[in-house]
Amino acid sequence: MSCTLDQAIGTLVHVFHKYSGKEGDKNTLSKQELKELVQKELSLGPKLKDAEITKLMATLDHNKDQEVNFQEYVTFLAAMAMVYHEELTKHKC
Ligand SMILES: [Ca+2]
Ligand SMILES: [Ca+2]
Repeated sequence: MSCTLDQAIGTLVHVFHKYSGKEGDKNTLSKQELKELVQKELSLGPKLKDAEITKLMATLDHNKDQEVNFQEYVTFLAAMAMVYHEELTKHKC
């Protein structure tokens, strides 16, 4: 039996590869792949407009190669974790 955090990390890696392998480079997310990942795997995804996805892509793409590699994806997850953490602490009575 694996532990909760092991499973969570495994899921994060699995989700990246589920979308990164769809087109072009198998180990990076194109804008289209990132869009699909965000829209299908995050509850806030469907609320994001195309312009916001473009902005997100620009923010994540540190090396400016128009693709999100695994390292850049991890930065995104860290940012999302911060948002979720803020929400959690905000709603605590
Ligand atoms: Ca790809
Ligand atoms: Ca990049």
